[in-house]
Amino acid sequence: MMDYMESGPRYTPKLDKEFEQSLQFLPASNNKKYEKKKSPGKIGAVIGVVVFVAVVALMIGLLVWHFRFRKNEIVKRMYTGSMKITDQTFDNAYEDSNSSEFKALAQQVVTQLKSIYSKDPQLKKYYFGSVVQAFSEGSVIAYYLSEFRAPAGQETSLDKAMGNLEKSAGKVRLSGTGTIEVEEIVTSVVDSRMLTTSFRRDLRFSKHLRPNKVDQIESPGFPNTPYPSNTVIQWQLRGDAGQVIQLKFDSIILEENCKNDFVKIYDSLVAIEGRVMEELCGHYSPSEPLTFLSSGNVMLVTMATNEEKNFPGFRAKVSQTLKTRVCDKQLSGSEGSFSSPNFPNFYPPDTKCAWEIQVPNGKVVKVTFKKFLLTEPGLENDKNCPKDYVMINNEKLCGDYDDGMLTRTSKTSKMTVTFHSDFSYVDRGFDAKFEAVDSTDPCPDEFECKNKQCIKSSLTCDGWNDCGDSSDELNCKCNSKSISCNNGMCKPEFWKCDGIDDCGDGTDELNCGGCKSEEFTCTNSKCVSEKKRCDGRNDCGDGSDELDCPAAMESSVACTDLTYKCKNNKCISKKNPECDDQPDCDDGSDEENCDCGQRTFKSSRIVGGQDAEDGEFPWQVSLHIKNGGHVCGASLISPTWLVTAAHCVQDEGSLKLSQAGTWEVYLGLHIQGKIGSPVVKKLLKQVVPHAYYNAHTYDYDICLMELDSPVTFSDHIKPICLPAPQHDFKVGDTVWITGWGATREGGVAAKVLQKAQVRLINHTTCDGLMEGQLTSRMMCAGVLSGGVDACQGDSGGPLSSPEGKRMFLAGVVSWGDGCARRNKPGIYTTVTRFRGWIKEKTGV
Ligand code: 4AZ
Repeated sequence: MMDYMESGPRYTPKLDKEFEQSLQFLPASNNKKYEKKKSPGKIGAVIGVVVFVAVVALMIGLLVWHFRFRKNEIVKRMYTGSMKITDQTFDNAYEDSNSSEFKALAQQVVTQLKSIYSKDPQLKKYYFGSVVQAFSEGSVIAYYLSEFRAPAGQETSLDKAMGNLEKSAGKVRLSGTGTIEVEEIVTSVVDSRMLTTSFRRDLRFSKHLRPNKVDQIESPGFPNTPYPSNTVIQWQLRGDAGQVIQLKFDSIILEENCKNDFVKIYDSLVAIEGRVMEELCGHYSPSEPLTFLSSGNVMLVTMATNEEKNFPGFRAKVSQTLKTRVCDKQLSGSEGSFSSPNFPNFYPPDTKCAWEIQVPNGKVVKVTFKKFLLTEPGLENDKNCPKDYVMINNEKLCGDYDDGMLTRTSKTSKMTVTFHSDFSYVDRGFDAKFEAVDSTDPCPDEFECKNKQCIKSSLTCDGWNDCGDSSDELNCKCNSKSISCNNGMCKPEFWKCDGIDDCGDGTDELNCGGCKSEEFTCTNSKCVSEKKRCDGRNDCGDGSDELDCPAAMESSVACTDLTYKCKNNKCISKKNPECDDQPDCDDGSDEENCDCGQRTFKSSRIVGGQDAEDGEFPWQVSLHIKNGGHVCGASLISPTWLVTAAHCVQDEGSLKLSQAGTWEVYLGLHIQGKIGSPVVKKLLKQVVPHAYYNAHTYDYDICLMELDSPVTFSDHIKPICLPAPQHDFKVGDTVWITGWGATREGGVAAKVLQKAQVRLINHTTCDGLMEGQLTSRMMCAGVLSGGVDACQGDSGGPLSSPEGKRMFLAGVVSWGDGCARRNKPGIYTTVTRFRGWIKEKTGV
């Protein structure tokens, strides 16, 4: 348990001067004298008077508004700041705001601030007062809050004046009036979310960490009761001189929307925006590394909540560790690896490191980043890397790169890689490997991509983008099984005319006998004039030209096979309206039962490979034969029902897979064999395979399973959304396959739940590839870059399709011609075809 030290001082501004509120009222005008005098026959004069009165009234109104309201609109602007006092040494008494030493130095700082602000006419005019909040070492750093009160509209110019102060302070040594010497002034406007007047509670804690002792901080009530509403909380953390603060989150569960509730970490003792290290909200998986290091011996953790939804909050370990001043390293040999400080956790702010790499003479250095995560909020696309960066060969690198997609090579046997983080916003950094390569042949026996990656030569010109930058698919001579794109690429023949622009220049979709450019392609492939779309008439014959029409969105339309049917039997034309967070039916039934398809945890950029994150697919179920291990996957659709494949429950000799008693079911499972919280094991009450399942053709390969008792939903156990019968999963859409099946054909099953992205493939194209074995209950999904597929053991599991904020069960893993073979996509049971059957059997 944490032992909070006494709560720190509250902000009570000591005012330098009272703001003179210049309220001016206009004397009430005597309108009587302008009253219309009845004088029949003089219409022109009357009109003139009326116009005059109107103009005068308008002017008076404007003046009253201007002086009474506009001028009165005074806004409060708060800035937090820190300044370095260079001619003082730190005294322990400065940690106690009640000590006379604290008060004396604080008074000098306030005087100094007033004199600094008085040098700028804007700041001088609107300055209201300052209060010193804390001091820390180095020589002495003072943290303060300054308040300005200015007429509305002056905020930007105030911010600018404060910004200039920061710029000039570094250069000009400010001294004089007081007895202290000041440099390095940093200021920022206070986060407006922290200034709302609705905060009912303002809690402040401060802690001086002791050596070799791990302390704990947590939000009030954690983990048993939700954190309080409308509260701001600050934890000021200090370490001894020469130490840095380590903050390690064990658990963090906040509201998803950072506008409402958030935790913010500062590399400072007060909330200076220029010293924000990270802002956190939402849920993070407990398995995700979430540790922060400060640059100096102070850190501030703040949390603010509003009145909406409250969650368990957070718990974190806090400790001090010795500042590792140098992260510079000499590396030599033919290969090796290096990473940014604290990787895979967040690197500290204000850090510089250099790695000098030396490989054997005659060779050159090639560096490949296995992970590269250096992104600053708001600067995601800034190629100049103005904040944090890695520098190689005089080139600044920043942003996020997929594994292995960022590579650099030196010209000589030496290379220096430097890393630089500035004062604000940190990220996870990088993990890199270096190797000695031949300068004339950096990819021995392999193909060198434009991005310097090396790939197998056999992967060039095969239609699949193996390099990641498509450079392996340029300037190709296509073989007989490929389409020759106009841009020089070759694509597998079976992608021709599948409705997706695989070439990138549209050549594979030309001359497909489809509709002309000014025509609309109906769902039944008929062509009708674009002008007939949304004209209120069913021109296609299947109603698809009347779907998603702006005018019809509001009201109900005639029901067709393609329209969504509300509970009240009215139909609407919007495509996929169910659970999109917008009520579309008059009775709101399209948004009923929508607690599905959402994972709890934020997506992590750190978990690599094809392992899913713990809790990423909380509807994924593992079906075990009692005492026999994993056999098939399944999807959770309600507290008591699962969907799986019928072929998973066919008796095999003495193995009675069709009987409920044969099975045990694992929910919330991530790693096979790793049982315990949050995993829930259940038994089955009944197994309901589709009566029409055909063991030869795999037609109707779907089965329902009822649990013997309802499962309680949790962060790791949640149902997936079922699509309406009319739900449109479009060809080319990217969907997820997941399972513990074999990681290659004939290979062994995976221990950790695997995930992969595949694309939905056109039914006709797929039927051609599968030699006519598809039925209308089957759909196909594969991947353009090859080698990704479901495999043995994945059967029965979900094909999860993202739609808005949710995932929908598009298919059930069914069969395939081997696994991951090129031109042989995976085949899935089409769930939309069974929506009615599921409802009939389960009531879900
Ligand atoms: C199986 O045996 C299986 N490539 C599942 C999916 C696929 C192949 C085989 C699709 O369960």
